[in-house]
Amino acid sequence: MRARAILPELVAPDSTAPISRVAGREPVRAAPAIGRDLTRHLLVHGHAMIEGVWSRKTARRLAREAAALFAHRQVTSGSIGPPQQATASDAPVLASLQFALLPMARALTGQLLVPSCGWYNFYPTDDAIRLHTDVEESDLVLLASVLGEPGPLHLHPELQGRVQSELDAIQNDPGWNPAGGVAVPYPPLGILALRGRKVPHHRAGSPCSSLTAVIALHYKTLW
Ligand SMILES: O=C(O)CCC(=O)C(=O)O
Ligand SMILES: [Fe+2]
Repeated sequence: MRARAILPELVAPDSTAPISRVAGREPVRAAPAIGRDLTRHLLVHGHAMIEGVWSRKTARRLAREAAALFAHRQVTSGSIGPPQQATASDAPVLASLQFALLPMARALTGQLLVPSCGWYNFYPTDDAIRLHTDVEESDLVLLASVLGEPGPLHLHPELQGRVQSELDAIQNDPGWNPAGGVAVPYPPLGILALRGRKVPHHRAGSPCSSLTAVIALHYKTLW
C-alpha cells in the first residue's frame, strides 16, 4: 500500500496511455519520447531541456514533500553552494521519481545509467549556488524546480576540464562576471538534463520571495 501512496504519476505530453504498472497499483506513465534532437543537443552542448515530464499532481507532491522536509529541518548544509539539502533517502516521492526517470536518462545518453544520488536543494533567502562541477557519482543530472522560482542556471562549457580549486579561483577573481555563462531556465513541469560533472555551472543569486527548492537527480554509468 505504501508504494501506491508514494508513487508519482508521470505523464507524456503527447500520450495518455499508461505503459506500465508498479506492483499492479497506480499506473506510471511514460516520460516524453526522447528524439534525436535532444540526444544530439546533450551530446554537443552538455545539456538539454525537456518540458512536461510530469503531471501537476506529481509537481504538487514534490512541492509538498520539499516543504515538509524543510519545515522539519531534515536538511543538511550543502558542500558546494546550495545553502541546505535533503537527500532522496529521506524523501520517498523524490526517490520514486528518480527510478521512474531512469529510462529517460538512459534514452538521453544511450548509456546504461543507474541512480547514484539525489537531493532537494533549498534556497530560503536567495538562489545563489557557487561555480562547481558535480559529484564524481554523476554522469548525468536531471534538475528541476519544485518550489518557488529559481533563476536560470548559468552553464560554463568554456570552463570544461577545470578542477574545483580552479573554479573557486575564477569565481573569487575580481574580474569574474557573475552574469556570464549560458543562462538556462528550468522548464515548466520538466527537467534540465546536464552533464554536470563536465560542464561547470553557477547562479549568482537573486532574493527569493518564498522558499525555493530544486531537485537534483544524479545517474552514473556502471562501468
Ligand atoms: O540547485 C540548483 O539549481 C542546481 C543544483 C546543482 O547544480 C547541484 O545540486 O549540483
Ligand atoms: Fe551541480
